[in-house]
Amino acid sequence: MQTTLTLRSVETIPVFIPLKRPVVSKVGFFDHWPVILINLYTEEGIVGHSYLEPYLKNSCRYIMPAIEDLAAARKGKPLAPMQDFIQDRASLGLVGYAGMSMIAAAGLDMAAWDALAKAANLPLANYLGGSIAPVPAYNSNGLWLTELDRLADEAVELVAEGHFTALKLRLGRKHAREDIEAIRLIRQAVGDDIKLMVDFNQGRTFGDAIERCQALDDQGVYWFEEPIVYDNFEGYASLRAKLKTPIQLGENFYGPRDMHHAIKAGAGDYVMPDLMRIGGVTGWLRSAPIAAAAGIQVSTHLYPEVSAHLMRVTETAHWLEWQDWANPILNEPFELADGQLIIPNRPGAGISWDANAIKAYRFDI
Ligand code: SMN
Ligand code: MG
Repeated sequence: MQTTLTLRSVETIPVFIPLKRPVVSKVGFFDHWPVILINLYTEEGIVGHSYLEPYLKNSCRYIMPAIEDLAAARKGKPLAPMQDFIQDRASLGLVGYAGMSMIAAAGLDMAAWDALAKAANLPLANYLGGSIAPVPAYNSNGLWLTELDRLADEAVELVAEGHFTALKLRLGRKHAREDIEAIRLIRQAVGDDIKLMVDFNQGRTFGDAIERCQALDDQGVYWFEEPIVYDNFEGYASLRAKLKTPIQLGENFYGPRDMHHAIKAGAGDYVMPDLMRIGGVTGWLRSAPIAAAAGIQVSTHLYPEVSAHLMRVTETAHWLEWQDWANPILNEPFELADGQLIIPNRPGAGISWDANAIKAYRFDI
């Protein structure tokens, strides 16, 4: 068993993957999804893998060099992500403590944890002191802000993709009656037992959010996600006080301190950190306990593979967001059973790249 790993170099590969169901949302329209693949090479021969999903194709032009600079500064040093994370953040902190600095540090962090778990010959969940078991998931692969008459068929397909018991839909159409109709059509198609998570993607102003959320408050949806701009924590707290439906936020928390501030402000009933913004595995390990100590349940955002491992060591683990967008570039995509994501019994996070898919989807930055 290899106990110390020394960083040799890092390679970043940008790919642009077609989406089966284009994203039509308040954060944008995407029919392809940019992904930065990260290979972290060590002197000992073990390679750590991770990927980032930076939404914007052009952002790869700024994020990739930042990852490479961070790695160059650590060349020849032992991998110690719990410490490296602090230094990486500090070294880019002068140009921003959040945003792209954090995304770069998070990408490197996830690759380092993957390498270390591989060196121990353990799945990441085991390496972190947990065990492997199926992780309850909801299907988030569709139900965008598309024509209402497509929703019923799509909801049926989405349930069937993994015998899911929960789906996410995006709301915030022009009129409240259209949002109510969307919920009705989906319920009629898949039945009342399927949980519906509702995401507004920060699409509403504060007053407008009160009106829309109150109009939907009796629809029995599972949560209202990001009705307003992500960092208006006081606004979230006052909105929450006016509603019965639980409020979900957190995909835009940059690091553990954002989690702390949001919870202190009483901003949400639930939180759902995103690995690229919360700070990779290290950021998650430092954030999830803040939520747990406050009695708040933690869901995931994107990155289902690494997130699944982390849910196994998260005290208040709630729902994993299932998105299959990275599947086309994975050698062995994770499987689903009974609405749960199965963590493969492979060392590390269990992800590696399909060389042919890289050839097909690689682009020049
Ligand atoms: C989301 C994710 C990725 C693209 C658009 C919207 C969304 C989610 O906020 O929670 O899945
Ligand atoms: Mg969301």
